[in-house]
Amino acid sequence: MTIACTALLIVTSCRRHEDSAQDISIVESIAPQPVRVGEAAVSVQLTDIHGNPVSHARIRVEGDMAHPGMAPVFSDARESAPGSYESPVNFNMGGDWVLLLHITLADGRKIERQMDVKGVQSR
Ligand SMILES: [Cu+2]
Repeated sequence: MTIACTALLIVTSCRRHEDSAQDISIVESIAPQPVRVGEAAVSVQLTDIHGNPVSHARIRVEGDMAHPGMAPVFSDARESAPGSYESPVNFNMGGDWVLLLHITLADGRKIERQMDVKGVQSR
């Protein structure tokens, strides 16, 4: 199985993890580019091994910075089309961020995915 990593706006490297749902492909991206302080949109596409969209997942996005003293930011994605999920993320400070995608499939399986978002620009 290969994970396509083709979208124009992808800033993170696609990685495979040892998850409980290895038959699910995840393609994530973030817009606009370059990422600046303020609200951005994370898009996540879930497809099964046959390339069919995976609907009715719940995706919670957690945004963290590496340095101490900052609370993580959370947001919940909504499914804008079958298998396509969108979530706002409020980058409230410039610098390097890590987004953790906490994905729960409709059948209860959980997937964790990390997106590195480096160099968020201050206004
Ligand atoms: Cu910070």
